[in-house]
Amino acid sequence: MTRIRLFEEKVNELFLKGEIPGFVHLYIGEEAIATGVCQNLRNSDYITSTHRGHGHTIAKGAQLKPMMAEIFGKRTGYCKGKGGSMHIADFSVGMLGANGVVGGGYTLAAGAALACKMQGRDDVAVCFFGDGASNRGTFHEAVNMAAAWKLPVVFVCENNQWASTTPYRTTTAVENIADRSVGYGIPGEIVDGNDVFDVYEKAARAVERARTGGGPTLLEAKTYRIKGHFVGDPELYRSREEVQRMMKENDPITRLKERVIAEKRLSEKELAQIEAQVEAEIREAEQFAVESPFPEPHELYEDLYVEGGVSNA
Ligand SMILES: Cc1ncc(C[n+]2csc(CCOP(=O)(O)OP(=O)(O)O)c2C)c(N)n1
Repeated sequence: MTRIRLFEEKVNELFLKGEIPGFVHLYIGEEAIATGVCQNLRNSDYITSTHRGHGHTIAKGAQLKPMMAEIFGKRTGYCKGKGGSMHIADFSVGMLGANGVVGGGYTLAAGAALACKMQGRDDVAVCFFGDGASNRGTFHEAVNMAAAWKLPVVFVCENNQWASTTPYRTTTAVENIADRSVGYGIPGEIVDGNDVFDVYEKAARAVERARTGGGPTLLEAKTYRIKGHFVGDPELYRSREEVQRMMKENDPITRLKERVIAEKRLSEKELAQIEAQVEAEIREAEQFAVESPFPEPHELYEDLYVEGGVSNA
């Protein structure tokens, strides 16, 4: 969680300095969800992500250097500098990609889960998506099909109360997105998205169910979007006081630290050591990205199609 938080604080700083091109959407305040879920996954399991994907990517085990380089648009990045923040993928750790298309991950996750089932593997796929994305048609199509075919997939809704400038309740009639599971005949469960222990435990049940042939689960992690929709968002649609209160009362990292200290699992000193180690990793990632070359113009048309048949990469 600290790695995600500090990485994104650095990305925020670098974007505001004008060093990063394109758009950046931050996951700050939602780290407990990606972390709690992905701790239940193996390298060979899959995830699909969103436009707010740095947290999912780090939690699934991607490396900070090629991530930072990709965000900078450099050739050493995961997508050779052509994807940027919203399209980082690392197939070697089962991270099938962040996605600029809202709701673009449902059918990819269902497809990955179908592949696992057809190949007789007990790997699973997890699909992360937002509350706004849950109103897209692809949600209903993918969840229905996955339920009917009992595919090993876990749908994780990150309900951060906002879809860009639109509050959740103005577009969604149901109190809880998890309640929609009833319509598809699968379990639905609400998770405290700012409590990594709660996320971990409920995700563990859902992943185990998927792995052992029980089919999909819909988890809804209740959280709050602390940052603007994107870096630079003037946030005219909500008050600064509301945001500050939510962070003060419910920061997932503060809650984690307080609990591990109270339960004597880690000391303040050990927590500070973790932070220092992560800060060093991030400094190295920044330096790597800054020193890496941009792709050449002629590389623009490379890697667009798989040549010579289907790739297993
Ligand atoms: C298909 C599609 N429609 C609209 C957009 C524009 N858009 C980008 S992010 C966003 C809001 C998404 O909200 P939510 O799914 O709740 O995710 P959050 O940003 O809160 O994490 C919208 C409408 C898009 N990228 N793709």
